[in-house]
Amino acid sequence: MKYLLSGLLLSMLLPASPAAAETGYSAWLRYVPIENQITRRSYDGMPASISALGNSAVIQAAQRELVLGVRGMLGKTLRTEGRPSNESTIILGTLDSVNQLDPTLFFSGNLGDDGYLIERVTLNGHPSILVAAASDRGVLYGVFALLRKIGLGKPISEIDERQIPFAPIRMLNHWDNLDGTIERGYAGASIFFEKNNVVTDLSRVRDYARLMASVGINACSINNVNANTRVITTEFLTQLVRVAEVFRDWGVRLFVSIDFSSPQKIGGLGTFDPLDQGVAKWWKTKADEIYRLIPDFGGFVLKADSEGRLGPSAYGRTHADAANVIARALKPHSGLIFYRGFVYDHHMDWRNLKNDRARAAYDNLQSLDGRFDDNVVLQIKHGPIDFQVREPASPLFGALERTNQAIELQITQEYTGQQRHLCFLVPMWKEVLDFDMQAKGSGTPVKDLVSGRTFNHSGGGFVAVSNVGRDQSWLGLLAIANLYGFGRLAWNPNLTSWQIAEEWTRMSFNGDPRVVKTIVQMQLRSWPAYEKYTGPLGAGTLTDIINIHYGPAVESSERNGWGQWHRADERGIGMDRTMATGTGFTGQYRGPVARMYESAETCPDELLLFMHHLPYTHVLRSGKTIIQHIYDTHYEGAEEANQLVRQWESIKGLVDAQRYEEVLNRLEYQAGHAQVWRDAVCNWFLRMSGIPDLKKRAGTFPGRVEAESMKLEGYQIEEVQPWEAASGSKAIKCIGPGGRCSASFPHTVKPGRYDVDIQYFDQNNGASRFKVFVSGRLVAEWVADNVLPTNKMDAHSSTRRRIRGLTLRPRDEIRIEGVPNGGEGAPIDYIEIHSSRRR
Ligand code: GCW
Repeated sequence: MKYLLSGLLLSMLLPASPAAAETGYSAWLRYVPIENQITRRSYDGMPASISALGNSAVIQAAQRELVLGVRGMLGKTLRTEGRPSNESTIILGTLDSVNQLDPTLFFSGNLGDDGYLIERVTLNGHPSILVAAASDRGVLYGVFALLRKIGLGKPISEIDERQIPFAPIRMLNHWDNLDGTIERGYAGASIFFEKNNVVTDLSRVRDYARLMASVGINACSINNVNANTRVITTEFLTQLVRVAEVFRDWGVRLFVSIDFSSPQKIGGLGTFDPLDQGVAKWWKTKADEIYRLIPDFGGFVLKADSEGRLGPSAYGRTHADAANVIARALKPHSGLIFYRGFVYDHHMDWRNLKNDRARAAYDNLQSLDGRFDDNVVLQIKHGPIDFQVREPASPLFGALERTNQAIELQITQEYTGQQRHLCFLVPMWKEVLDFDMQAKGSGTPVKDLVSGRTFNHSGGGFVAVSNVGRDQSWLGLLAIANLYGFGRLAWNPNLTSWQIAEEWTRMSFNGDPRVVKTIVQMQLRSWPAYEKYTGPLGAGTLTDIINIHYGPAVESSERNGWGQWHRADERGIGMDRTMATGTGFTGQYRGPVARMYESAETCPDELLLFMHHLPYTHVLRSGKTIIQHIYDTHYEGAEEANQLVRQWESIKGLVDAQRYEEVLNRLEYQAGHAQVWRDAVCNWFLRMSGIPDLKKRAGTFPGRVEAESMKLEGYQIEEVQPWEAASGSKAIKCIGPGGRCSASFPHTVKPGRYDVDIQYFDQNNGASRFKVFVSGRLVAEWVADNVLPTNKMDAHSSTRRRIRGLTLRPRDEIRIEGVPNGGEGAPIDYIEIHSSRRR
């Protein structure tokens, strides 16, 4: 009795099932109990065992996953049997093995390499569930699909389905450097490499491979396309073997990015000329060596003649020569080479109005159509520039008839807010994938061209740059929806954005209708909002182009060779890419598409400034002038970013507290930074055009007190660069003795409750401390320790701290105290005070 009691006591003290901390690590594979009792009960009669036909690593992974998922979601522990005994069972196996088991179950249709079927069948008189596919990998995908159905609350009567993926290539790229850093990675260090080696503990890589498999991704390149030659040295290959093993269990083929000069740099040859016999032999020997170690190695990704990378131009050879010499080495092993279409000259003369980076992919590669071997895949970025918030589909998609191609998308949010801003990219990707290139008359959307449907190729598909990192949530708690979305679209680009967002939300959070509706809407509104407060009408980026690609810096794209010009001046904005008077880019599209873009009358507004240089007074279809559109959208977009915060707050208590708080912090940060964008862009265009905002917002900031106009103790006034990055182009920086400064001013308006925004700069070279006092009373304090990508006062570091609902009386003194740290001088831009009622 005594023991029983203490046991009982213990179980009362411990939570019944300790909820795992919700860090986002499990992403959409949380397998939490299904709450809907009707759904749950529909599985009461589900078989109690699994019969796996075959014991490959992939089949075993599928079996383990099924046990895990069913236990988590339905609370049943499935037994695992070798072969079916005399009972209901879930059969996992290839079509061949199912046929051997029971020819009446034989499915004669085509499931392709990776397709699957889920069917309720009768085996030896017992109701059973069949998950079958042509390959083990297909069986794994079938299991994940079955678990997804359960997770989405489908009853057992609705689980039957047959699916074939849209294209064979469904691949992720990573830009991880061997030292563990990630080029354009925004979620921590590499999961693959550290200190110039493959990581010792590969458990994270294993978990990542499982995430990939769960959405049907079957290939992954793990190192930066700006490749280190060392990656295919004999010494490093033995390390890659370990990654390949981990991937193999989940049906993912390992690829690596290579340096085209490898035969010379690591092979010791005098040349890397692709037409040199010795070079061809070197690649062959290298491929043979790799395949001896990794028999299912996928192949290579190659960035050549781009952004300083060496390529065939060094010897006057073509990209086909370069791709084919490597393709021929891989061919006997069924390996592929992804040759990147991102080839351009980054030293172009900006003064020449006929120069145009957007032309580069087509100009460099279109004439080589038909000259690439069949295991070459041309990997083409979705737009002609570089992952901007709005671009037309690359004309190259419609211009290749005899070349395998894959579209390259970007999950890592390089130009779309670097994961600190919510920007769900599936709707943007779908616009490109659904765009009709009119490559063979109408009805040739990009998805059909890249999958090979239009011109009957077999080897195309979908690639995305993922750049997950070691952060617990891989990419960010909401940002990871882009990874899920890419996988789902690569499997089936006909899914709608809503469907994808809904699936992701239900599995990543829960099925409460308020949660689903709110998060789905937030996701779907996020890209349009981001576009509004950053880049207008397809003009191209207004961010700092030279380096960071994050906050606003309107002129940084101009007067340099990078070619991301928007050509905004006193009179107008946009690149003239027409055939009539511009760069001729529009002529790279097929007839009807070219004609649509060529005329400002027919060019869609959202791409108008991509194709045309127009005066600010040009009237859009909406009836607004371009300049008024710029003002309006920037104010609307910033307001929509504020709305995101409020939408999220409306589901407080309906999602777990840990993720709620983390997401809230990020959204609040985003709303503040959206305002930085709004002000910088509006101020810049106002000054440049001299045309006022009809709604009198741009340039006037009610409730704003510039820091430089406050009473300063220790703080000094400094100019900020670029000027539009700070309100009034100045800010204050603490250089006072004792490392403590203050700025104060009297509050003069009527008594009431106010929200007080402090705009400061949170650099990455220090963690300054701030305190805010109202007539001597401390009302807020914080440390500026966010990790933003700059060590300067600029638009990347400009950050808003909002103190809500503060009671203020006239003549209250508002004082901010700043304590610098490291290289960061507790810098402040301004304070803005608004009545709380307004919000
Ligand atoms: O957008 C640019 C990025 C580079 C990247 C390059 C590419 C890996 O700014 O960081 O290099 O594209 O796609 O090769």
